[in-house]
Amino acid sequence: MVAQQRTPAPDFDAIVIGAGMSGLFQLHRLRGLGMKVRVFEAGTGVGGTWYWNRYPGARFDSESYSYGYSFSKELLEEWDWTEHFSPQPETLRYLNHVADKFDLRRDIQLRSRVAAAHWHEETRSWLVTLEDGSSATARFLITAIGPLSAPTMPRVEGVESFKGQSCHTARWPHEPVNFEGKRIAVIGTGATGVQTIQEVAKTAKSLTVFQRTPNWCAPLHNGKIDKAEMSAIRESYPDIFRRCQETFACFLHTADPRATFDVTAEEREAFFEKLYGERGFGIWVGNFNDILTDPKANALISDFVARKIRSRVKDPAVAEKLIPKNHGFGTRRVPLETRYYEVYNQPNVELIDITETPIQRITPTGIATSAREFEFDMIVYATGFDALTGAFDRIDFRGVGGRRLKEKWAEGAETFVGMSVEGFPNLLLLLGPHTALGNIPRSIEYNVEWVTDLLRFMREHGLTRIDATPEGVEAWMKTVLDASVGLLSNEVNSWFTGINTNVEGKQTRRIARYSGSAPAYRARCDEVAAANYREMVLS
Ligand code: NA7
Repeated sequence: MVAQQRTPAPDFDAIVIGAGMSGLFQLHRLRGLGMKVRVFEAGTGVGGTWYWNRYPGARFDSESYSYGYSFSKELLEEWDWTEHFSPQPETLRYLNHVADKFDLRRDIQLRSRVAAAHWHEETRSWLVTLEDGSSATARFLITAIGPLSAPTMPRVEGVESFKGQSCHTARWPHEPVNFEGKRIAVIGTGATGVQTIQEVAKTAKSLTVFQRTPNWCAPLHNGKIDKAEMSAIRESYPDIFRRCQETFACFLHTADPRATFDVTAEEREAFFEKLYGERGFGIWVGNFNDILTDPKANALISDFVARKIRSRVKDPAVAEKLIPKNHGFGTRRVPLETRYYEVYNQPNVELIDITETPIQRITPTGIATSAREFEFDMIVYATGFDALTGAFDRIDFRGVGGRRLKEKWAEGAETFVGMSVEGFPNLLLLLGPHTALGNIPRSIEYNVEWVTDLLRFMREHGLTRIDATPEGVEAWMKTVLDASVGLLSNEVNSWFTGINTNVEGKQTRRIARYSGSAPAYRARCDEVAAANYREMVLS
């Protein structure tokens, strides 16, 4: 008798890349399906964003109680947030608690950076290879690699030559860094730079901020949460999460039904003032409903915030440097701050506008601009990320016929509902390009549940291959494009428009993300699932 030839079963039902907020929850859900799963994580611990971004002052800009996982009542019952906007160490503790509580660690392999993932047609599986050369196979490959996880350094001469301490904020050392008595440079004034600067300024001997583009920042208004308040929050969790399901971007805040010119000038000023005095992103996403689309409306809120900056910064010349001139309020990510502008009133802090005096090189002892040579003990690079697609570009993904994902996406990512890529069967993306981002954990939970339902469906129907179709991708990309029509942010350079001056080929603006509403996104994805995924090919 001739033995029947069988293709070997893959090592795992699914491999998940990344043990951050998405990867942890995805692992938990796939375990629930009884799947054999392996998570590969590059770090020495779990937590993703909150593992890597240990820079001083790192914290949420979303209210803590709207940010945590909502899937487990028990977890909600037992976890106390101590601040309205949790600091990074607390969030990292939270995610470690989640890993322990759901016994996730036994399927997570740390210190394991994925270098390559190749699709194998015959076995309908992915071969995943780590940087150390070891490999494993799985039927399904799920990326949980984050939209803002590939840090980028300035392309400036001499970065390696600096003899003092230096690091990117997303690669902050695990040991405490003491700034006392030290001369510190911070390059970059995005959300991360702002958080870093206001913290470093407290103790550094001197702090020199190298700013290329000022951002419109608004007060965070953080505060402690005591036991009584936490009990009240716990009581209102159902309302909190219901609200996050209803709002445009899953935040507690959502646009006011009124337009800017529906009200009198006095009413407008009073509303802006109220928002400026309130916690969180309200002034950005809870403002009049036209500030991000009508240039005249945008000019008014920009003028309001500019007046605030002028009132908070003593030196008028410095204040002017801190007021953005090339984009309006809210057209880039609004950093939330705590006495950020007051930092520039301190005698130990200096602001260098590098559009006036560009950085020419990093020297062994500091930074040389066109005007001056500075000496520093430490240089902090708060220079951001190769957003949305950068983490994908850093892995050698190859789909059908050996096609490279990086090449396929060279002119911009193309996905079906942000979770599937044509020509890359059985690859599922969590928080991939073109998912609704907003308050990220809310989007993560939705993506994970959708992927889990899809894999359950596959198993129940004895199917082993998922393909996105060209028509499905085309239709979704049209939705993405349509959703962006009329947004003022389209006219501005930022990671929202796919710009990163430090990355080859990312100098041209594009519609890099889905900017429609989260409820509309979920409705679309629900529709796909409800129709038994007819818009995809399952076989
Ligand atoms: P961002 O928002 O991309 O900010 C990066 C900052 O670094 C920004 O001020 C950049 O100036 C500056 N930058 C970048 N490259 C250079 C060079 N080469 N020289 C000088 N300055 C430079 O990143 P963040 O980490 O702050 O925030 C990213 C997201 O993470 C944020 O939106 C949150 O949601 C979490 P530019 O504006 O490009 O002129």
